[in-house]
Amino acid sequence: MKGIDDIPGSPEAPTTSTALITGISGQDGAYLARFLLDKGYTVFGTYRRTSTPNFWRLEELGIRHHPRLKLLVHDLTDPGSCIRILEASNATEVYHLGAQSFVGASFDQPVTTAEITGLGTVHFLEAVRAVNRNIRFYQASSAEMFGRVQAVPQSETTPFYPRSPYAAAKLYAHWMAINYRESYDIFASCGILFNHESPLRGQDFVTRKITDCVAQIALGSTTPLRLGNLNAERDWGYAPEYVAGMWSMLQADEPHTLVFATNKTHSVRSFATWAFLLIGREIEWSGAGAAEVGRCARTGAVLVEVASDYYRPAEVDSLIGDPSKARKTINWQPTTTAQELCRIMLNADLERHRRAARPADPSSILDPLIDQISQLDHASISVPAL
Ligand code: NDP
Ligand code: GDR
Repeated sequence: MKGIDDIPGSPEAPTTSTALITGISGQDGAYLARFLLDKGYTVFGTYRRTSTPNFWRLEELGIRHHPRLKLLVHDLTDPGSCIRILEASNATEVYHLGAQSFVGASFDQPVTTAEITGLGTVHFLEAVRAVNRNIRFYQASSAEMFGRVQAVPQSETTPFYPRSPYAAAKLYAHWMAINYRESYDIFASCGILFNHESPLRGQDFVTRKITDCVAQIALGSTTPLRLGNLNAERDWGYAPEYVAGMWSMLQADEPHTLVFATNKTHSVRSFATWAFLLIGREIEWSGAGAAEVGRCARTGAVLVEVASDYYRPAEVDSLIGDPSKARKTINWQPTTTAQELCRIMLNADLERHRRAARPADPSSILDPLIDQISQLDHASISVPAL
């Protein structure tokens, strides 16, 4: 593990391209690092110093010790070191993914969120402007910027209406990237990405929270899944497909602003219903608002309850994106459905809990269940009317 002053002058294994990824310890950073390494890139990835390094995603992907992966300590709130990192890495592509990315937390930490998620982008744009204006820069913009939506579905021309400190910080960063594109001719591309999930998603986010809890219930836990707003609707895609689109944006002839989405939306209630169906538990919903519960149709046991502490001061009710410009411009198209995504994530969480519960026992009781889930035909899952 190296600090920024320890970077060798030239990469150990020279390839045609060198990329820098901020936020490499996050979901997208890890998948993008694997994608670029597979393409032969040398990848510099930044992570913030913590008492215990957080590299579990890089480890799960098997790239933690890849010879062309260089990990650098850097905090997004520290502007000067952006310049040193760019100079030392000699990167020609910068994927700026680092952020305080949890919307819920941004209400409690609005200033920190502004500094990391908003100003953090400007620190890097300034560094690009100072060090090498030919660097291609990817800005991780967000569908949250649409907030209280002004059109359905949302596209590149839909007006923004941010509903959280996170969304407001992202909107500032988004416009600053466009401003540097227009003012200094910097190749700054903005991907307005709708929610994308995976087994590497953080456990605070609702999809992973659901699949992790349902996997534990499959293993015998009797603790119900506690959720906030069950009616919220999101356009959920599969993260590895989205990071491939980030790379395509930086290979285009000119910088763009593009929406990445599936053009389908589903409620939190539906996602939870699918996850339980996958372990053979049909849910019957009753009650409304904070009094709503989801019971096992067979036993009557409460499997899901609403906890109003997960409600947000202002909610984004429904998002659905129109990715047609991304298809036309860079030939990007998602293929994984939300139901398939649910299966992939649940399968991974079952496997993790199986390993944790019985590390040395090859005859785990969950193996047949995992096999059964893997073989399920998702077209056959009937989604209850909402
Ligand atoms: P994650 O939350 O998984 O990753 C965020 C990364 O930023 C982590 O590596 C985190 O480090 C790092 N980070 C946070 N604060 C700092 C800091 N002060 N200094 C340096 N690094 C920091 O997010 P995703 O991978 O899901 O998302 C990637 C980007 O895309 C984010 O900018 C997010 O806002 C944006 N986005 C994500 C969408 C999604 O659905 N996933 C949709 C639209 C946009 P640590 O591991 O230490 O916490
Ligand atoms: P989001 O994702 O806020 O869309 O931001 P999240 O999964 O946190 O919430 C989605 C929706 O589910 C509702 N919800 C809950 N959310 C969480 N986290 N926990 C719960 O228990 C729960 N119950 C209901 C939320 O209220 C919300 O409506 C994600 C992040 O990755 C951002 O960084 C990114 O920019 C956007 O997606 C696009």
